[in-house]
Amino acid sequence: MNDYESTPLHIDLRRHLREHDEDRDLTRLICEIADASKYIINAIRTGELGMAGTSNLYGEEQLALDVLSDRIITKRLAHSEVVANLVSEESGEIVPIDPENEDKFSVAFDPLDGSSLVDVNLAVGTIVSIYKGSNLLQPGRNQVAAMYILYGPRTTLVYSTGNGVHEFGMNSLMEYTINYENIRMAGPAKIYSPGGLRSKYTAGTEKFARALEESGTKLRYSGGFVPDINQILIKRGGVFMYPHLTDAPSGKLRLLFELNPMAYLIEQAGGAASDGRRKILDIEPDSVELLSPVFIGTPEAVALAEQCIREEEG
Ligand code: FBP
Repeated sequence: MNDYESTPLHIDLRRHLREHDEDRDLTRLICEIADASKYIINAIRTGELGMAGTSNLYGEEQLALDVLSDRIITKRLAHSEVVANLVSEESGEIVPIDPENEDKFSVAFDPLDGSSLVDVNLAVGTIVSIYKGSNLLQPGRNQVAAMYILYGPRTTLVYSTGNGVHEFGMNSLMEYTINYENIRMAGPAKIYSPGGLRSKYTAGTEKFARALEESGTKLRYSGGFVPDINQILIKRGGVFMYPHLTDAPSGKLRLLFELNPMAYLIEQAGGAASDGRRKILDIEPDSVELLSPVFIGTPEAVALAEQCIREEEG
């Protein structure tokens, strides 16, 4: 028996949000994103795998799926009547919708993270970070909600509004119904997901990786941030890292679009998220493009990473 609180099935996402007295506009926003995912699923299953002929703000060539997923979510958010500003990892430009309205929400999202994995049939996901008001350049601790949708053998949705982390599964009617409420991480890290080239690890990260291996922690790495984090969450414990590298001191992952929402969810499940020295959620972003190293998962593992880095790198 999992240590999650199993919940009567058939509670769908909207009912779950309402039964937890969530803000009506936030409920609407989360449900709009859930609805948008149904079109992304269709695009993934049937869409072309070609390139879009464009590049994102990081200079990475965009797949047609990236651009299509970005348009699907952007359109839903723009017409939701509850959004002040939005920014997608694909465009990197803040899109004003009702930009001065502090009663609405601002959304940063990665429409299809790991999209290059689709053509090798591996799992990918949508990651969403939600703030109250118009300001998107806030520390992640100020998020009012975060969520991801994982397009794998099953489609699942995980969200938190600060009252625990909850997982939903998509049923045959394409409705999201509850699987587990209040998912909690527990015990030592059983798996670890090491991003980046090992040969580029700094001394502290190398010491941490060796300590994990010597303690029998199993390596599980798909190359998709959403499935790799989801595995750590749903299997009750583990650690993911995309560290600072000798040739990439800021690592690879984006603070606003990937790290803040996942750090919020993992902390809500009793886990921890650090850049190796400080909490991810405390980082004050000065631009939407900010990258950061990340160690995220079981608190003990994250603390060990920080200790190894302190000991070896000062
Ligand atoms: P994209 O945003 O370009 O998809 O890259 C993000 C990502 O795919 C993450 O999902 C994953 O954790 C990481 O890059 C994998 O990087 P690498 O291929 O260097 O291991």
